[in-house]
Amino acid sequence: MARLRFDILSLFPGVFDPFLHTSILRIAEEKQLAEYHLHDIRDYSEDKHKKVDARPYGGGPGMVLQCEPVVRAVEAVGAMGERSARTILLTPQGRRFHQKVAEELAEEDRILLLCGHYEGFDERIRKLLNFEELSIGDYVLSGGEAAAMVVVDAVVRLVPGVLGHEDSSSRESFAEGLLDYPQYTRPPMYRGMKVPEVLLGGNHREIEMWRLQEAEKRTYERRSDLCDDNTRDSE
Ligand code: 6GU
Repeated sequence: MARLRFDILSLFPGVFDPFLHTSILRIAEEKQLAEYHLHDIRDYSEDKHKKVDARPYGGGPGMVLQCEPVVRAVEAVGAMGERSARTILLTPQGRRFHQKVAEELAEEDRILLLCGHYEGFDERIRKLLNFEELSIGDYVLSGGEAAAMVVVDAVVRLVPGVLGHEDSSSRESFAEGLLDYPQYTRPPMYRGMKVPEVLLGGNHREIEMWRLQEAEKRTYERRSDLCDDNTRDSE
């Protein structure tokens, strides 16, 4: 049994496949540190045409996800694992997802992500399920699927053992809360541009100081909002 189990409920579970089975997310799965279970909400429709949505009462554009298939799906999936899940609804109306939330989620052993689509969910789904609601930023996506991928990626890479180098130490290092410093690799000269001398010298103390300076400079220039605020929970 993997350390962290994800259950993703969506109308389009097929869009997750290559993403979950490539690069870091694949490695996490191979190391049995994470596992991903996809569920098609449509499978839980009792309608003979597998309908899951309907026109909104009161009129207006688009379609609204109906209670019955969504609630049945969540209840059935919830009962699948032996652990109870932290349950999250992806919606632009949710609390903003950021690194601190990712760190918190990386401590869980089971996370259930519910992706909406169309114009949203029947409000009674919210009332009944009482999920935590997360948004990945201030823009509107046509569904929660891309947001769920963002959450899975940000969380899985924080699970201890997933990244080759042991990450908890580097997260707590000097660079926490800063943008990355510039990186260089071979060759030492490309189209007239040289790699900074300090990186070639092998003096680790100097290299660390240079990187910290560059990270601070870059953070200040590009994201001064990160400099004077290290909680970001209020946003
Ligand atoms: Cl979680 N869902 C949708 N549909 N749009 C979003 C979002 C989520 N986060 C930002 N925009």
